[in-house]
Amino acid sequence: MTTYTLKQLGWSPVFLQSMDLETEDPGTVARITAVHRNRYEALGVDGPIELRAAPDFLAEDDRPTIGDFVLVDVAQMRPARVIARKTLFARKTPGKARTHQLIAANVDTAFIVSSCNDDFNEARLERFLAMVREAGATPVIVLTKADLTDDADAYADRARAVAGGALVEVINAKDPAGLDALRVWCGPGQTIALLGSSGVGKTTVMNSLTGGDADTGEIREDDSKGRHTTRSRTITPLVDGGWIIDTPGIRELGLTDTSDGVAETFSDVAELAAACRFSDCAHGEEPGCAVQAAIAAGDLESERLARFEKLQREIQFNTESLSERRRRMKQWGKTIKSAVSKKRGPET
Ligand SMILES: Nc1nc2c(ncn2[C@@H]2O[C@H](COP(=O)(O)OP(=O)(O)OP(=O)(O)O)[C@@H](O)[C@H]2O)c(=O)[nH]1
Ligand SMILES: [Mg+2]
Repeated sequence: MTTYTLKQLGWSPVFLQSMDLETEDPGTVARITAVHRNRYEALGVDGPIELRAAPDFLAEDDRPTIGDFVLVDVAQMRPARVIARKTLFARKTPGKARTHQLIAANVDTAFIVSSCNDDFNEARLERFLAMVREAGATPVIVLTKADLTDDADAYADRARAVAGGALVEVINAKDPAGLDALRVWCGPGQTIALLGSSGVGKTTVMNSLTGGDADTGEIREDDSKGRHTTRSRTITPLVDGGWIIDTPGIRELGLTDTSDGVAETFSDVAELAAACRFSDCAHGEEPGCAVQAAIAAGDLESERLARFEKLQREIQFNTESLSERRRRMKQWGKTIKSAVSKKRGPET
């Protein structure tokens, strides 16, 4: 059995800042490696452990997700609490529910994977970029299946046009020898996450970086028909000492509270908007609109402006309802606390 030191697990002194070292023992820290319905798998300094589910009343954000460091309640063998995260990826729960789901925590670098075929979609890249930037992680756009097309450069140009400075790497994911541009992110203690829709080659990239043989899908004519091969999130050690999180394909990434990430991803539009004559310019018919002038001059695509405005509306809609929900959860937490303390009677 391989054991890892906390440092090898990706721990850094930053995490100590949120710990009370008088009462909390770093020796009971473990990293969550899998989330199941009623239990967690984790790696502690003595090896793999299994933890019981967190208490039901915890808010979604307080529940462990993959990549989290938790303090273990050793008597109960369950997570006592999640240690403040360096980064956190979350998305809106698909469908009508106004809730969000955690995707992964403490990721340093996200490989946003798309392939050089019909899967490629600027709007989807922008969404992933916004989520990753909001979290404070570094996005890298990885374009796979370059070996199956003569147009890889054209896809790379389209990706760079929306990347806002993120690196764009064009690869054949099946060729481990051609992945040095990705390996630079994979050093000791680093955590990488693979994000993207189904069939784009996330697991293939992981296998090429780890030497592993996790299941990959069949070659398909059309990736957009996404049948999910990877069914759950996994975290796997990398050859150079880091960790890589593979995720099931995400086709629709609904954004929640990511307005800073969106602003950063569309900083070109924001800079133009700052030059509009009116500070509350809606970039429609107003005179002196620098955004419309840039579109007329061919410096900005009208589609990009439309996508930016769509994301802004979506975030506003989703965050309003989320904050209402947070208030309710807080109130609920207080109700539980006061019920518990009434039951226990006054402290002696
Ligand atoms: N030729 C070629 N095939 C690739 C490349 N990347 C992935 N594939 C193939 O594409 C198929 C799907 O790859 P996966 O790695 O399973 O895709 P995934 O993103 O993990 O898909 P899900 O697990 O469903 O989310 C497999 O047959 C891979 O061998 C590539 O760069 N070149
Ligand atoms: Mg997969």
